[in-house]
Order: sequence, then C-alpha cells, then structure tokens
Amino acid sequence: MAELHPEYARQRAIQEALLNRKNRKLAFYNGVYDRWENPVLTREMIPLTWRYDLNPATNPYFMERLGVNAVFNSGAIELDGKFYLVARVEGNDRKSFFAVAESESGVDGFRFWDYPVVLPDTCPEEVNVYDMRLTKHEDGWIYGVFCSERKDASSPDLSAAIAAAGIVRTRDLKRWERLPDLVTLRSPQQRNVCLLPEFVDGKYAFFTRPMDDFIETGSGGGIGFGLCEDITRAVIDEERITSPRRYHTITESKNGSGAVPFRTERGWIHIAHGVRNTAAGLRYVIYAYATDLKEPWKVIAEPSGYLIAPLGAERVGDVSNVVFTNGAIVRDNGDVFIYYASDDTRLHVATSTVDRLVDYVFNTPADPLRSADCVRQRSDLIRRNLDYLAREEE
Ligand code: M1P
Repeated sequence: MAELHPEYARQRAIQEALLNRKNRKLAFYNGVYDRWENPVLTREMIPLTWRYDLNPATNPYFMERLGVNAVFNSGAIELDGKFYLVARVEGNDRKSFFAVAESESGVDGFRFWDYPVVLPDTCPEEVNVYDMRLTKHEDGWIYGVFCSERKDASSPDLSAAIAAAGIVRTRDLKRWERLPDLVTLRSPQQRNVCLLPEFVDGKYAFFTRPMDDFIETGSGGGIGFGLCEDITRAVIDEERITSPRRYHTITESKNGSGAVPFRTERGWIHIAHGVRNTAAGLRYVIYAYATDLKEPWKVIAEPSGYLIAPLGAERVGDVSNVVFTNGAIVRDNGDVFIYYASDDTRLHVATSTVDRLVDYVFNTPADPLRSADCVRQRSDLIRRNLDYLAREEE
C-alpha cells in the first residue's frame, strides 16, 4: 500500500484545530439572547473522507473529488444529554443531503458521524432534500419533516419545481423509516412544515406553509396549521392561517415555521422566519411569537419586528442577507440553543433561556403597523423612562 499523501496530514491538522476550537460569547447585547463568535458548523468541518480519495494510486495530487459547498439549515435535538444536529449539507453539485453532527456543549465541538444520513430512496422523482425539523413526539418516535423537491414536469420552464413535505421517523437518528409525503388537499406546494410534539384533539398537528408556487407563496396567507389522523398516510384537508403575512412588516413576502415550537407555561413559543423584498433581493430574518397551549393555531403574543437579523459577517454568503432556523434545543434547566444559518452558507448558535424568551414574546409590544403609531409607541416608552429616571433622581 502506498503511503498517504503528505497533504492529508496537513489538512487533518488544520481541521482538528478547527474542530477543537472553543467558542465564546460575543459582546453583542440585547438582553434576549447571546451571539457566539464562531459558526458551529461550516463546510471546513466536513470529514476529509467525504471529500478526498485518500488513495495516492487513484488520487496522486490529493485533489478534492467531491467538494462540499455549504453546511447550514439544521434540525436539532437533545438525546441523553448530548446535542445533535441534522445538518443540511450541500455538495458542490448543488444537491443537499442530511448529516448528523454531535457535540457535548452545543456551542462548539460538533463532529460529523462517519457517514451522512441514508434516507430510504422511495421517490425516483425526488431531486433534492433539505431543512429537516426534528420532533420528539409524544407517540415515542422522532420525526423528521423536510422539504422534498422535484422538477415540475408539467411546466416548460426548466427551473419550475414542486416542493412537498417529506416525512421520516427514527428512534436513534441512524435507522430511518420513510413515510408517504404530507398531502395538503388545499395547497399545491409545501415547504417549512413542522410537526408539533404533542397530539391536538388526538391528532398529529402540523404547522404548514401553503404555497401556490415553488418560490412565491402566492395566495398562501402565512404559516398554516392542520391536523391529520394517521401519520403513516398524512392528509390535511383544512389549513387555517396562524401567523399571517402582513403588509410592510418583516413577513410581507413570506414567512414559515422554523424550529419546532416548544411548550412553556404561557403558550407554545415559535421561532420562525419572515421575508421581505428589497432592491437588493429578499431579506430573511427570524422572529418569534406564542400560540395558545390548547388551541395552538391561535396566536396570543407576537412582538414587533425581528428576533435575529443577519449581522456583520453573517450578511454575506451564497444567498446574502439571510438568517434562517429550523432547529432549537430547549434543555430541562431552561437553557435554549437556537441554531440559525446565515446566507445558506454556515450554521451559528444563539443562546437564551425559556424565561427570557417568554418575557421577550409576551412583553415586547406588537407591531402597530403604521409609522404614526410606531412613533406614539416609542414616545410612550421614552416618556415612561424619563419619568422613571426623574423619580429615581428625586
Ligand atoms: O434561501 C433562503 C431560504 O429559502 C427557502 O425558504 P422559503 O421557503 O421561506 O423561501 C428555503 O429553501 C431555505 O432552505 C433557504 O434557506
């Protein structure tokens, strides 16, 4: 057997240093969450065995044979005290697939398992899969709901595509069972679908995103909600809109569910994304809201504006001006880890607590929807603050 190429050892050393790098909180402050200096997953963290042919006989120049372009939108779950991400890995060929990375701390040290996730290949038309939301359901399964994309064969437009919600389930993130895709009788396309961890009226409860088209949501009015009896043949006949898109807000162009909602004493907390159009293209931000515990389609609190927007280096990447989340971990001690990607390029973490997020969602004023009312809202805050400061100085 020929000796390994010397570049292999060099590249491994570089990667080990990256994987062992400790993360630290940034000075960024808003009282709601902390940002962290380093992304938790990047394409540089993909094992060399996935990219290089290590045999000098077949790869004498130690060339990358199967490059990875990006690692981003990741589902997240805690199992036996460890943090697991099911990341969207995009090859240089633009096809995405899923891969599990695990960490002890949740903020650094994520390492990919030896192989990517091999999903049962049940649909020959399916071209691309991405953005898995992981739900630890009360029925005992871990469900993964993801976007399954195929070409729209009925359209002469080469780019025309159809998005559907694929469903898989597992107990260990290793063996996956594929179930039929979600069928929504009133919406021709679906993306950003996630499953609530609890039954509602004895049924599986999905947050959906009805769409007329692959890119534009069209008549789809926002984030939807629907119930289905049987997850092994999931059909939703009626979707009601929960968090609607609104004119001149962060959700004007589209919105979509993000991390799987988590239960708190005051309501389900949702961490979703909103999109608006600008002269520089679409801008994606992350926002939060709460829905009723018994009627999870009813929004009971929605702070104005965004929770997380692209900042600094997060603003530039393959699809610039985008932050997007499809995974968060809520620990028993109340710590919350929000995994968000920037620009369809890399994955970051923001940390907070359940108490802080509940305070944020329920005590941040709602969007008054008009400039004049926004000035009144802000002036009211200023007045109360100046009065408070004056009383303090007395
Ligand atoms: O490119 C930004 C995001 O675009 C899509 O989200 P939406 O369906 O709301 O437009 C998704 O494809 C997502 O993966 C991507 O990050």
